Amino acid sequence: MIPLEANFPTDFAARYREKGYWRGETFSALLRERAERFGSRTALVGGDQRWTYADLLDKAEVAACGFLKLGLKPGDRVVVQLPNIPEFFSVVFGLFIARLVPVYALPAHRQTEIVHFLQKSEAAAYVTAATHDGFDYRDLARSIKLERPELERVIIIGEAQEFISFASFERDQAIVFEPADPSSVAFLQISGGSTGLSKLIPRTHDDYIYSFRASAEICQLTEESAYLVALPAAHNFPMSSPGYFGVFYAGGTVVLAPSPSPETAFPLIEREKVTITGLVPPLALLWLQAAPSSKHDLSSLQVLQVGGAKFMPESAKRVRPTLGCTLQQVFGMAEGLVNYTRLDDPEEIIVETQGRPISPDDEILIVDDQGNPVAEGEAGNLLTRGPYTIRNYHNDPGANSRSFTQDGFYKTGDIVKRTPEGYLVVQGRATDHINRAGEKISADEVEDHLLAHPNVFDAAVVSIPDPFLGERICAFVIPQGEKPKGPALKAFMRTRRVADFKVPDQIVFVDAFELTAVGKVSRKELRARLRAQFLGDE
Ligand code: J2J
Repeated sequence: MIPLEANFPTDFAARYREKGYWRGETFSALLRERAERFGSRTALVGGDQRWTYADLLDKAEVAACGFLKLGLKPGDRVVVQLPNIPEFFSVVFGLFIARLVPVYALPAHRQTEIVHFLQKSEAAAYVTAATHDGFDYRDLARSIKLERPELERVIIIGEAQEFISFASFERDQAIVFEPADPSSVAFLQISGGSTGLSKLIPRTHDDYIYSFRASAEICQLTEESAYLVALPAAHNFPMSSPGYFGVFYAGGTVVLAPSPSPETAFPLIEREKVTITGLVPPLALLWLQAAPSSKHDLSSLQVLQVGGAKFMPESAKRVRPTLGCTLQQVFGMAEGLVNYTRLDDPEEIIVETQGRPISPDDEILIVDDQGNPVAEGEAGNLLTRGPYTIRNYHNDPGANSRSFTQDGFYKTGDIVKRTPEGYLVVQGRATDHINRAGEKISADEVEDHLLAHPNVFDAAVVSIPDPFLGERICAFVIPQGEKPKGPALKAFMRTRRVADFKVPDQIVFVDAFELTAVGKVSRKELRARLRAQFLGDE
C-alpha cells in the first residue's frame, strides 16, 4: 500500500510546533475531552435525533469497534459517501478512533468518481447510505462491486440488504484503542480537480485541527454557537471553516440541514436558534430573495459566511440590511489556505474583499506567469505555503510536479490581488476548471466523456458567466457523422456514471475550431477563444 505522507519539511514542522500551531491534538482525543467537559450538552441535531457530546463519543466508539471487527487495520482507507445525517459523524469519528482514514466523497458522486477514489486511495471499505434524495446507493455499490470485486466491505447506513449493516455494529470491551500520531495523515479530502479526476489531499491531525481551532477563534465560536450545516458535510468549507469541527472544538451545537433551500433551512434556524452558517454564492442569493417574505424568525443568525466562489460586492452589500447579520467572506481551498474577512472589519472590506489568511505564518506570493512577484496591488497567480497547506497530493507524482514549486509553495490556480491592508481580492483563475455554484469541474474531464460519444469529433468545455450559478458549463462540440442532439449528448453524459453537476448546461455545435496559422493551439488557448467568441456573440 502506498504510504500516507504529509511531507512537511522537518524545519517547518519544528517551527509550526514551536509557535503553538501544531499542539499534538488528535480527533479522537478531542472528542473524548469534549465528551468529558460538555457531556450532556447537545453536540448534534439531525432529522429527529439529538445527540449529546456523550452520545456522540459513545456511538463513535461503537462504530470504531464495528470497523475493526470487520478486519480493518489502522491506516486502512475507507471511502465515506454520506448525506447530512447524524451517522456521518459517528462514522467519521469512529474511523478516527480506530485510526482508519476516511476518504470523503460527495453524495452527488457516482460510479466513475467512487471507483477513482477507491483505486487512488487503495481503500479497504466503502460506507454509504441506503438511499438519499431518491437515489439508491446500494445499486451504486452493486455496480461498483462488479467493477472492483476486490472491494469486500460495503457498509450501509439504513436497510443494508446483502451488504454490512452499520446498525449491527456493537461495542467490544476487549478492543483497546491506541492513540493516533498527531503528525500522521488523519483523512484524505478531495480536490476541486482542475485537470481530470479529483486528487486526494492528505491532511494531518496537527495541521487540520490548527486550521479549525484558529477559524473557530476568528469566527468567535463559543458553547452557545449553533452552526447550520447547509452544504454537503463532506465539503471542506462546512467541515473546517470553522464548520462543524470548529463548533465541536468550541463545545457548540451542530445542526444538520438535509437541504440548503430556504424552505428547509429557515425553520431550522428558527427552531434551533442557529447563530452561524456557510453558503456558496448562489444559495446566499436564494436566501436573500426569500428572507424578506419569510414568516420564520431568523434573528438568531449572527454570521452568514459566503465562500467557494466569488460573491459579488453588489450581492454582498445586501446581506446586512436583508438578513440583519454580519457577512463573512471566506476564500478557502481543501488543500489548505483559508482567508476570512473578520467580523469587526469595516463594511467596505467585508463587501469588497475575500478576506485575509488565518495564520501569521501563511506565506502568500503573488507572481506573474514567469514566477516573478508582481508589483504590490497588481493581480497575479496566488502561491501559498503554511502550517495547514499541503506539500503534496496522495499517490499522484504528476499532479505533485505541476501543483507545487520547488520550495513547496502550492500553486492555487487563482488570480488575486492584495489590498494595502493585506486582504485578497479574487480576480479570476489561471486554470481551466468551471466553478459551478462552488462545485469545481475539470474541463478536461467533461471533454473526455463527450469524446467517448461516437458522433463527437472534438469537444472543448468552457465556463460561461451565469447570473445564478456564477458559472455554467458550456461544451462546444464538433460533430462527426450524424449530428447528435444536445439533450441526447447530456443524456449520454449521464450514462457515463458521473456526478450530475458535471453534465454540461449548454451545448453549442460548431463546424470546426478556428486554428492559428501554425495550425495548432493549446487547449487552454482554444477554450479562451471559444469563450470570448461566445460572449461576444451574446
Ligand atoms: C472566489 N473563489 C473562491 C471565494 C473558494 C472554505 C471556503 C471555500 C472552500 C472551497 C474551502 C472562494 N471567492 N470566496 O475549502 O475551507 C475557489 C478558488 C479556490 C477553490 C477551492 C474552505 N472560495 N474559491 O471552495 O477546494 O478557486 O474549497 O482555489 O472546493 O474555490 O475550492 P474547494
